[in-house]
Amino acid sequence: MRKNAMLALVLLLLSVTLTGCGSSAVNSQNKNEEAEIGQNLITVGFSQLGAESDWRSTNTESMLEALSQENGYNLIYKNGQQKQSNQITAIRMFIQQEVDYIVLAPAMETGWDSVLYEAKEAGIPVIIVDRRVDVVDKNLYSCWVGSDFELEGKKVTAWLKAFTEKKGISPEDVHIVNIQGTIGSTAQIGRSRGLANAARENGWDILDEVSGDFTETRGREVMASFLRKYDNVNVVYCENDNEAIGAIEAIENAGRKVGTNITGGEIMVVSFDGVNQEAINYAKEGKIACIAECNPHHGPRVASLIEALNSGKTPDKFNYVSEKLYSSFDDVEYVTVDGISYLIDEVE
Ligand code: GYE
Repeated sequence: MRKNAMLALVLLLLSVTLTGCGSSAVNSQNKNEEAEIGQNLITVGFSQLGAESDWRSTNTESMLEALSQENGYNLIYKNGQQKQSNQITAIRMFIQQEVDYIVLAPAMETGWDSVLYEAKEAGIPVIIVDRRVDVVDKNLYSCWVGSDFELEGKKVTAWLKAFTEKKGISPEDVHIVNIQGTIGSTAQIGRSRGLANAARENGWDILDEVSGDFTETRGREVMASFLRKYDNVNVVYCENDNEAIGAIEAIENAGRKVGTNITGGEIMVVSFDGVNQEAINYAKEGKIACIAECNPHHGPRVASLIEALNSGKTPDKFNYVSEKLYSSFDDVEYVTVDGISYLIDEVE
């Protein structure tokens, strides 16, 4: 009996030791594999500015998809909720975590010098996406990819000029309100500038401009207040489609008609993005007369910039994406801006 008990104890101890040994061997093997995978993954901290529009959510999706683990990335994603202070905190956290690259989609242009200097000191390359940063030392970031927002504004206003000329509407009969984007963001600055210059050159009347923060709710509120203030408004320049959707609702709620007969009491809506399906449908119906496309699919572009940097190359500092101009009205076939002609595409 005693002998058997002894044997059982020895066997038990042996099995515990073996299992222990076995599992720790497996564990360490797993750890090695993880470490190996971890070593090969590029760690990227991405500070997105918020989730204000359909453009933004499509842009976020594109980034998450391109910088996925299957594609070789370990992505740390932070939503800044429209607050620059949140974005600065996120960047500081990325620096502490010693990420390989920082990607920043900045809410506004100014106020980035200090934090980007900290990233530079830590030796972490920064890629700016979508809107731009206005920093004294351009070497604080490696490169930028995004749209030419002023060009988008020039294209929409060139279309408005061509359309009104075709319809025999004189410039002094064009009374515009501008529902601006987030003040201080490159998209707002460029699109507002495009309108201001065109209005000056063409002799159009800009009645007012107020920010709608690129959202549908604010677009509706701002348009409702414009309608209460100005009875002669006949063109609404919305700096994105979400604002346009809100503006259309406000116009119809006020018992007014959206359309292109602007000397006959209708109000024309023009806009930017071409991402939101409801806005695309409005464009097909002619309720949004013209949309300058703004391309949100920057994920693969950012990934290739990171790959270039990672292999020691120096990508171009500024990388522009090419974009279309949409309208369902065939009165204007193309517009020419800065010597380049853009065909007007039908919305798909
Ligand atoms: O047009 C708007 C979004 O910065 C291009 O931001 C982006 C703009 C886009 O909220 O819908």
